[in-house]
Amino acid sequence: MSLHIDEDFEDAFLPVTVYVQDVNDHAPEFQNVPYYLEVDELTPVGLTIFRGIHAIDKDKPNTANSDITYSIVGGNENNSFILSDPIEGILVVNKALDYDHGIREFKIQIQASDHGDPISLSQVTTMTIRIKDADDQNPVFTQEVYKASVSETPTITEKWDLM
Ligand SMILES: [Ca+2]
Ligand SMILES: [Ca+2]
Ligand SMILES: [Ca+2]
Repeated sequence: MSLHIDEDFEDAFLPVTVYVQDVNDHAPEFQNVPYYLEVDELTPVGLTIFRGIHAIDKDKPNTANSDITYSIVGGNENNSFILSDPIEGILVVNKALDYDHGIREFKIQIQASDHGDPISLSQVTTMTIRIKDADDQNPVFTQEVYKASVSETPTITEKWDLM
């Protein structure tokens, strides 16, 4: 008797299949903003300086509607920085920085875009990068000091004479 009821249950509900089509109705949203960074002016080209760029997209996970690509869309003077990985949002120094003769503060525009088709949604945030001074300026000797130090240093010949 109970078996018969189960069969009726399956017959009634098995054919019903509902497909939900996700619509790309959320733009990526940056997390932990605003981004602020201090970078030593002697940081070598090619070094990763930030891995914290991150946005989330509330559309269906693991679909084009929520997959995010990052890019720099403004404020990147002299192409000083690049994203080495546009999926992970990894920021790398691309040109030598110079506190003393160069730009001391960058405000780069970073965009997060989903892959929605036909319409991709995006958000832009500003990252402030402040360049820190390092003691990299050679001391400037005056001509007089230079001459004095030369005259006080024995020449090779004089050293041999002493021995
Ligand atoms: Ca989306
Ligand atoms: Ca959606
Ligand atoms: Ca310096």
